[in-house]
Amino acid sequence: MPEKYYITTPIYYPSANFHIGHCYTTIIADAIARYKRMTGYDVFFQTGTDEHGEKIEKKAKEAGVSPKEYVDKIIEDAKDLWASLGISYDYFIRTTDKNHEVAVQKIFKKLYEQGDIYKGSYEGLYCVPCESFWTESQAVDGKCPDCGREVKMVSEEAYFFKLSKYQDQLIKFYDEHPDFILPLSRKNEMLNNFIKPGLEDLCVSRTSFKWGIPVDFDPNHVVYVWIDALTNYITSLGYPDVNNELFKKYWPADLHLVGKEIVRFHTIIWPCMLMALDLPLPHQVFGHGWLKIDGGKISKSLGNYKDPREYIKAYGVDAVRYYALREVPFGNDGNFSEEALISRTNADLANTLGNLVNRTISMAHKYFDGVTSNPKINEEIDNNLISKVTSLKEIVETKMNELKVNEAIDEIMDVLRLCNKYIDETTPWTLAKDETKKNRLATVLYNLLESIRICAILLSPFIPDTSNNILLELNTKKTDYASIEFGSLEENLQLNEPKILFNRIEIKN
Ligand code: ME8
Repeated sequence: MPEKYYITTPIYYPSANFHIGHCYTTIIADAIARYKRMTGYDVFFQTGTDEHGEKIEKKAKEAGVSPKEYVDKIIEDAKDLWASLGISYDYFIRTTDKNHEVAVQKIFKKLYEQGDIYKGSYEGLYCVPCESFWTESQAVDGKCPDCGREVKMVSEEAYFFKLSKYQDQLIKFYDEHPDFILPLSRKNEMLNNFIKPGLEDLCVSRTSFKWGIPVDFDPNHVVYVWIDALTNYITSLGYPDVNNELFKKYWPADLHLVGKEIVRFHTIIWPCMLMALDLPLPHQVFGHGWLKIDGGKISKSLGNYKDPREYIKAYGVDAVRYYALREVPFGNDGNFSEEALISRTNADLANTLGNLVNRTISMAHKYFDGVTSNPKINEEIDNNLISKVTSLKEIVETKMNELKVNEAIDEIMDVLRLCNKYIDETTPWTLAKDETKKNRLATVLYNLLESIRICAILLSPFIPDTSNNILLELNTKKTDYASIEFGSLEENLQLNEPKILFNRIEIKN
């Protein structure tokens, strides 16, 4: 039986249409999911939407529709966006799904009955756009530490989850699982800023708005944010039915991929909730950095962004995917700009990859009517290329296991750059002038075509359409991961005509 791999994105708030920041997480999760599938894992890749809360209630009111009508429209748009980006999710969870709502009520009741949730009253600072509570000490000059906007003092009867009870168990878990939080700097931040100063119990219900899952034994209350949102990762698998096949097979999650601002919820609140439910904890939470625009956060509430489909329309889906995956070292913040997207596409996809494929297949047509052969007239210069291509699969595997996605891609690009250099050094057009060099020429072209085939397979999780187009041009049957072995490309293969994979984009001033 193949090993399972359960990967999730956050469930996003459908308070407005999604922007390139949401695409960023989702594209990376998709690339990892595709990579794992290609390498033989039984993958469950989940994304979805977090639909309740005061902010959405307000937005719907402003729009003159019911909250459900409001979110339905955005979810339709989100699914269209994910389709246009080739996101291969296995399940899309909505927190308004009936089975999720019922499961959340059961979880809430269970935690209440076993004494992990109790009734009290809440007084605190609340940021409406971020739907976050802050203590006096967390607020910065009386403003939200995340978005910098005004917070308001609220006081109401509420249920609380006993986070404090799990503090020691959580620290022990961190100690025993050094890779639980990545990058490492975020783990230290959690320990030093939140856990060591002492965990405060968490407000888990509200009475001041209605758009949420009612607490069934106290219907004045709706379940507040994190018990509703975080549990999506298990309710989708059938929890609380622990005998559900999906739950048995996929839980615990292997990777929760999240933005750095919600690492705290995923590495403190979520593990404590799971401990209270007596369930195994996820293997890993990776908190990536933010894509910024002009140094500031791209944000739905600031409205400083374009519809990502405009970039797809202008430059193609793989240009957008590639940029998201390659541009920013995974884990760090990075700036998003259309100019950088264009330069990246031109440099890597049009010049390095597109050009290489085009000139190689064109030469194969020109000199051999597009038919492959490998007479193996090898020279010293071939060794470097062949050994680099041969070790590439393993190098990419190591990088992907460390979630260094941008580095994995760059390793493949390095090999493609080496192929271009190999053409410049072997000068096939000179070999073509000498009839006695015909077999050497065929060998050179075979080495190039074979390197391209292997790189195309390895690129498929990242730029699936382009990878597919290249393999179609090669007309090869050797397209799966297992066929990555130098020399597997068929001889006597009739190559298809080359097509332009990426046009160079002119930068408009
Ligand atoms: O936080 N750069 O939803 P949300 C990179 N519903 N990633 C970004 C980004 C940016 N500029 N902007 C958004 C929520 N993201 C909760 C999550 S999970 C149980 C509940 C991505 O709509 C990133 O993954 O505010 C971030 O964590 C997430 O979108 C926040 O989405």
